Amino acid sequence: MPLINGFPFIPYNPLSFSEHESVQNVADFYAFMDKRRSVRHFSDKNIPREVIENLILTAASAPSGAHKQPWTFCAVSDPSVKSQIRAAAEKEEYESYNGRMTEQWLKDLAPLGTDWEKPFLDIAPWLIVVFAQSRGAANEKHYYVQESVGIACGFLIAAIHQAGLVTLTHTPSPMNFLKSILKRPDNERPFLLLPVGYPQNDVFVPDIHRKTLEEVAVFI
Ligand code: IYR
Repeated sequence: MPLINGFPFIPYNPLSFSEHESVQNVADFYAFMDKRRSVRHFSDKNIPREVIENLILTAASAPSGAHKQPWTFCAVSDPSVKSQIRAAAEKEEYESYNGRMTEQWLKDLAPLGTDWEKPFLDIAPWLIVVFAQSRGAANEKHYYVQESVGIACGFLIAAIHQAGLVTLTHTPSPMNFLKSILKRPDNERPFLLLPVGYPQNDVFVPDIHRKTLEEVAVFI
């Protein structure tokens, strides 16, 4: 095995798809991902812990700055902790929706049907609270923390969809209460809260649309 800068390298075994398979796979994957929707109404149906473990391992397979893996995924199923989180989130959200958010912001959110009440924080069987580590546990330097944790959350959201489950990206603001309720150390700050579960029966989602390829891409 070769050494580079004195560090071992191992062979990478690429997935060997034909061009035809590649074209088909990516079209299928797009169609699959395009079915994902943020869902705000959950069933309380249980999810095995093993599923949550594999969701987290998938998220943690994301690339990160200098491979520092600057994330902690706090998986909460304890009903009393969930309800503490709900109470604290709703307190902040109430203030946000009733004064802290601008008129323009509230107008922009109107089509999504959000409000200060967050029953999904009690009802969803699991909450995954993602923490970003500004530094390592022993104060090691971390790099591109926002980007790295954002990418990991993208992997997590895709994996949740692949499991036939739903989520939404909840960012109560400010969200420091998550750090105290979940007793996280000083090098971690709350990044995103993802409730994970099955959707409520006959759930509705907003009739909103994704931008076209022409609107989101330029080819040069
Ligand atoms: N954090 C609030 C408000 C909110 C903000 C944006 I930007 C959204 O896309 C959705 C909601 C909440 O969770 O309701």
